Amino acid sequence: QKSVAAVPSPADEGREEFRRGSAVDALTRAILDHLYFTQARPLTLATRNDWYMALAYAVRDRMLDDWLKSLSHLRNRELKIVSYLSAEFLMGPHLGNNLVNLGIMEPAREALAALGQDLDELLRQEEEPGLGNGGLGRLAACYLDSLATLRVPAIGYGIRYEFGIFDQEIRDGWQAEKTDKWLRLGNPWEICRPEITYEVKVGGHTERFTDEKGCVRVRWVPNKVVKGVAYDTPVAGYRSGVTDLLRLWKSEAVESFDFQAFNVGDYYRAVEAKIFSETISKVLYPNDEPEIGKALRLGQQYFFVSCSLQDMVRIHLLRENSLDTFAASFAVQLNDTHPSIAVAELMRLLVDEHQFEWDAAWQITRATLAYTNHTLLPEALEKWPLPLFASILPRHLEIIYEINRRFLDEVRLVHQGDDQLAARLSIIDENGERYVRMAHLASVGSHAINGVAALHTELLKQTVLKDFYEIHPELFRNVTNGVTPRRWMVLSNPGLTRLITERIGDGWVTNPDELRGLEPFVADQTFQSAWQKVKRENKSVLAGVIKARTGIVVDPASLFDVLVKRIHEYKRQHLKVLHIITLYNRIKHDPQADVTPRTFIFGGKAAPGYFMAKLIIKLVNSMGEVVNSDPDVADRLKVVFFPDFNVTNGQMVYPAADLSEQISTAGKEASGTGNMKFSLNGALTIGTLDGANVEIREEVGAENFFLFGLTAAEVSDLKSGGYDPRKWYGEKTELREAIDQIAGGLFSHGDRGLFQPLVEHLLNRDDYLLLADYQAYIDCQDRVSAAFRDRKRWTEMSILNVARMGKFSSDRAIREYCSDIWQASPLPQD
Ligand code: 7GP
Repeated sequence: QKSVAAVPSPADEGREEFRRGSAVDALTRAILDHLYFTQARPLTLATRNDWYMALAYAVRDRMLDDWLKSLSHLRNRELKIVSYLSAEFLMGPHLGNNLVNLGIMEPAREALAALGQDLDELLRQEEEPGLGNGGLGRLAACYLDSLATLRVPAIGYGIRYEFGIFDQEIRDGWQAEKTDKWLRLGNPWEICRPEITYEVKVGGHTERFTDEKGCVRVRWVPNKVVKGVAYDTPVAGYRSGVTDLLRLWKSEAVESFDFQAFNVGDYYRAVEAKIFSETISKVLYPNDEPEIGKALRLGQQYFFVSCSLQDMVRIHLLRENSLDTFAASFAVQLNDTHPSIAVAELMRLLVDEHQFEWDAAWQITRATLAYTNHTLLPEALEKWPLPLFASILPRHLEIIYEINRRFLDEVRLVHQGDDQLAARLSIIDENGERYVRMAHLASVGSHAINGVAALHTELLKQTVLKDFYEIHPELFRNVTNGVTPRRWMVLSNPGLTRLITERIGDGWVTNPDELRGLEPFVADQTFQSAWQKVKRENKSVLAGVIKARTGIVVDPASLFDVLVKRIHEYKRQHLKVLHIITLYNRIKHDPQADVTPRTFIFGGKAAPGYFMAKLIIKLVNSMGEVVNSDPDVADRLKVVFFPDFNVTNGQMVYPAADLSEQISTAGKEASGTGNMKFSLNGALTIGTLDGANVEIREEVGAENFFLFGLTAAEVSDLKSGGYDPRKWYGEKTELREAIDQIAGGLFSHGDRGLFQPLVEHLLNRDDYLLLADYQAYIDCQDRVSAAFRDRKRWTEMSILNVARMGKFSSDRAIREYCSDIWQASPLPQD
């Protein structure tokens, strides 16, 4: 006892200040301390990474009090914990965001300056954790920021991929993928919890046995067992005093298991088992390649879901002594179908491991789980071939059969004689080769199902989940996506943040409806020029980066016309290409043509196995080469493919855009969230009535939005009437010329074969109706060009866009999830 008292307590004064304080000298001391004691570097030898690490640790220390407090709240049985299950969390770089949310950006800058270091350089040193593909993963990250900011106890559960989304390089105009070794220089933000581990079974078979009470039960005898280890990353709210938790699972070998094999002399089998175990969390898979056959991917999904649910069960049992009240402890959100095996796994845990009766277990499962759908594209709906599923998850398949049997019995009872309905609703697809339909599993096992924008939710009800909607309309809701203004404004656009805050105070950061307060200034001369100046500076910065990365010189005075997102045919990057070629031809036909100077900026990754998407990247680059080097163009048009679009690069791109391209075929983009980031940073949108574009336009006003193209209803009418793209090709001269040039080799040094697959697809199928929307798009772009020349009017529209974006804060979205789906509430202020 005595010796304990003699140990200096962490509350010891000087230490307290330097461990936790946010004053400049406290930060300075903390950074030096970590440089020496954590990085083990003398000042003279410290590399940039050492400085970055030292700073990161100093910042992390400042999150610990709130974090430990939040962890202790997990034990408070009064509070419901939101558990966000997602195969992807695209967090982006942590350092800048944490500095913003903790409110210590400026003191940190000063502290480093005193040490001869430049904060911006250290911010650039961080390698972002690219643990997601695009929208879905980034949404999960925005939601964690909002949960912590709104003081809602939450855990984001996912996978700690050793290799995240590949790094993209452009070689000879083609995408080349490079392994993302983000952990190479260490990760100061995570804390490994070697004591929080769970075993996850895989494969094998099941056995029936009679327990001591005489009940028949099932035992799963796996042929492999894998261990999941928790890695925790703190997620600080914006000056909220709450830090939530991102808990990612890394797979490892279970020692006992390989020793067993070793003892019987099967050394290589033991090593193989170890390799398999470590492979599970090795790499992130692309989201837009067909899944079929990827056993490892199903293994990943089950792995993280099982670890997460076992973790929740453990936490719940720290609060209560029975699992009866599990649904009061946790609201579990399934981020698309990737975690939907949770339905069967929670049933298995309750029935097999905790001896629940089926009905009681089912009630708990449905009360706990809710499902968000993020796509209507049929090819992206997950389904697993039955034999594959059975070989990995034999027990879960039995459970799914039982869930399905009971569910279909209910359906048949209410809709007697409608066998078609039962077949359509079935979790098992029996048309030909048999599959487990994961969206059906998620829907049957959830108490709420939501889409991510109003239009998307309507289409969900009319198409993909029509039958579910008809039998259970009360399960459906809409929660339109949102993005966090902290990362996507305060951090990435400090110039605009300052300007806005000077006028209306900083309340908008957590209450963005206050941005409406900008409306009285729309016509104010001084405000307008300050606004223009900020945009111009952001454009200059981006121009510098473009020059450094691509060698292309662009003019910050030109209209920055930006299309950044994953490359996909439905997103229609190639429609943008047709527009650029059209403008190019106008100049070629009349070199004096009055064309508004534009810089076209493309960015985005293509799934490595998606041939057409990669060909589109090649087309952008090849077409760009021709346009950029043509003396007739005289620099009026510049085409840039910005390589390796990711969160870090997005933070530079969105604030520098004048025009946001949201040109998907109506009905295909579930929501979009890039559209929100652009608008929030003062870009005007050209877009179709798709996803959240519809609501953005409603909010900012039709007169401040460039709308074009077919509606979702018109798209489906056109398609059902037998769409013939050749008709449009025949009628539109400019369109025909552009397509003929691509086919004729103008952009491929005479090679007519290179882009043939693209051209052929456009002329013969054109699934995404580029040809039908072409003319409307070109005409609308002509209106954009004219509008940009009226600087005053353009600036007004830009200000109004920002002023009216409040709805698209992820805080609003999270409040809706809390009240309509989770029944979760914030921690009381302490
Ligand atoms: C995306 C949707 O394509 C996008 O429209 C939406 O804004 C975003 O989710 C967030 O809701 N979907 C994905 O990123 C994805 O991987 C496959 O979908 C399930």
